[in-house]
Amino acid sequence: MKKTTLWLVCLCYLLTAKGENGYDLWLRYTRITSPSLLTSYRQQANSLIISGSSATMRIVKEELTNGLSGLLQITPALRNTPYRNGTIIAGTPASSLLIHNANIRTQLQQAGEEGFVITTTFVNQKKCILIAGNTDRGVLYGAFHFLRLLQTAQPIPAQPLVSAPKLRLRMLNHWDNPDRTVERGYAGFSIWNWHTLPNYIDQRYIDYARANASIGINGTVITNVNANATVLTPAYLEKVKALADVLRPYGIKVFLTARFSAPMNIGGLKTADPLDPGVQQWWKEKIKEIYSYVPDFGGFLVKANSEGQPGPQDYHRSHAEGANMLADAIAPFHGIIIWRAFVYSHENPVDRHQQAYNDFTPLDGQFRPNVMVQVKNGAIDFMPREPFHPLFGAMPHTPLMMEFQVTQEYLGQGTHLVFLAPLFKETLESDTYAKGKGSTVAKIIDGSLDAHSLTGMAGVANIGNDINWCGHPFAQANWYALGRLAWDHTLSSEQIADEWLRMTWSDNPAFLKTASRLMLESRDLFVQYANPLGLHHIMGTSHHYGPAPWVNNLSRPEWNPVYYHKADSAGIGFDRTATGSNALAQYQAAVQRQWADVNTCDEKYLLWFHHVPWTFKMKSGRNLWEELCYQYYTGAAHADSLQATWQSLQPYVDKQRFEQVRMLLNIQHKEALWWRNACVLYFQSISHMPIPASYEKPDHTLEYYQQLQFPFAPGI
Ligand code: GCW
Repeated sequence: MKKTTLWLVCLCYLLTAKGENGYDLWLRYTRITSPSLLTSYRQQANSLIISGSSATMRIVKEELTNGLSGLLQITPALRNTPYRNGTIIAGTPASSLLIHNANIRTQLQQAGEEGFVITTTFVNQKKCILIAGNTDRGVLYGAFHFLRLLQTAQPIPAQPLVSAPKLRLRMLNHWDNPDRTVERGYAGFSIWNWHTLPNYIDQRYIDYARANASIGINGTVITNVNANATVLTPAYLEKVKALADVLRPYGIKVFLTARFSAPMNIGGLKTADPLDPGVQQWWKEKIKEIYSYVPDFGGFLVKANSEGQPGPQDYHRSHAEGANMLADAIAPFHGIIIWRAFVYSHENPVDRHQQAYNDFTPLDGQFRPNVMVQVKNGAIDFMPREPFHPLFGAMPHTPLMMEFQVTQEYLGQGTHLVFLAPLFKETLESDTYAKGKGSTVAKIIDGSLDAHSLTGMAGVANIGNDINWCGHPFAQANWYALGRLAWDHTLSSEQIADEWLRMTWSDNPAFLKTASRLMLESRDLFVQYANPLGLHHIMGTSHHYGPAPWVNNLSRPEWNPVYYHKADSAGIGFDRTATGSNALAQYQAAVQRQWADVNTCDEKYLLWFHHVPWTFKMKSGRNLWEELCYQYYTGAAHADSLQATWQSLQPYVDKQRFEQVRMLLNIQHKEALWWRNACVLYFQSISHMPIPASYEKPDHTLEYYQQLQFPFAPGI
């Protein structure tokens, strides 16, 4: 090693030796590493004029002060007049005369209610930076964006940079229960400490709000969709109010889940029939009561008639009748109802893929204007790879909200490094052909295709009380990605990964090159060693951890993995074409053409749409059985190589997080082998074809994998 290189490695080591626990997320605000950039930023941004005295503007001041103190290692002077170069002026046209008089009127118009303008301008011959919005919330988003520019080594814009969110509601959905367990949570217990609320305000609530505001999230559903009506009782509404008060100045509205049977559970009524006047009156009063605690309450998210949740169909009423009853009660307060389309029923023998479409498309046009229907990205359930949900493009008269899963229920849970932006983007960029070519899912949810103004995206949160919030240090990137894409779905996965890595880890080019590749390949890799070629829903029962493609004894047919892979002596896969369930018919003709023919169907969806003979010739020249083995073995080998890749990044990463990721990648490799061995052995027991001789033999028998038990696995 050359002397200078050795020196640099030692220096890196010294800088990184101190451990970081990950609590600061992407808001670490560590000193800018490039000396020239540091000097230039210090010249351009060294003092602050903050206009306005609202709680939000106080946060702007605090965040800019902390951010600049950390990034530039200077304490920015607070001023009233810009008598020197490098003054940041933050405010709205109403609060700041300078901004009012600045030549950014058109840009401010484009920024709308929540957007912002950042630019450089001269005030009395002094070069200043404007961070302007039409509302204090806009200024706050602008302040965070300004800090992000510095954190990611971007130039400070000389010309106006305008940014406005493409979606109105940018939300997290917490599946958090009152006892602090988190359904499908892998990062500890719920951050909401209901027991000590309302009088004890955990610093976490504030830091949660900061993190969300920094990526533009403006709404949070704090309770599980598998809902408990207790949260609607006065004692709990006090607690909800306390949380709402913390989140409000950060631009975040609180939403709750409404258990449809609440009038019976806590109201003493005999029915929850949405057409019953007593029930309607009960909800009106309850909603009025909620608004007396939380005047800007966002509304309800409802899971009804799905997986045992009560709903309007219990009274032979439709989803629209149920949603509209709540919508009418909340309309006077300008709240909204988000009604989930994740419905399927075991009494219904139709392919589960088709059930939501069948239930909801006849209701298009029947929902009140303040109702949104929230649709999961795919028709089954957040699988590692799913074609887009056929409801996108099929309900033009209803605003559809996207539901992504940020928590990694089916994507390695707490132990696998899987960056989800590529999954989110794959869905958003899918073409539904609803109004001809270019009718992407993104254009449906942003309202541009069907002229809706109520628009939104939600992510099922991956947040818990683990010290680093998300368990796996790289899982934070998925929270980050959800927020960034909800703000602007045109951002690329590459850009999001690059931003997050620079802010959360290091801006060293060698680190960035390798770490971003690790992230960007990770989702395809998980698919390869767990659910290749369109396989889906072959995970363990209830906890959903690890492989169990053999399960065939659960009470509902569509809960069993065998229902989804349909492996038999002839072949494997779910025929969803005209010769099978014909779920494919729910897509537009142009989409059907992409997937209908087994010979031309994209192989990543092959077994999703086709039952394919084991000897079927694949594009690689291998037969299907060999290809399946190839995918599992190649994926597991790649998972192994991640450990060496990570090792090469040691010089750039602090000790604590380096070790965490090192150990987790080791578990990930073991679990990739587990997926490979269990699936290959099981499918072999059906195909009766040999595992190609060049591959090592699984280290256990199929029976061994079948008898593994995971009592107390998290997230159930
Ligand atoms: O993915 C499934 C989960 C359930 C969840 C359900 C839903 C909240 O396994 O835990 O329940 O989806 O989205 O309603």
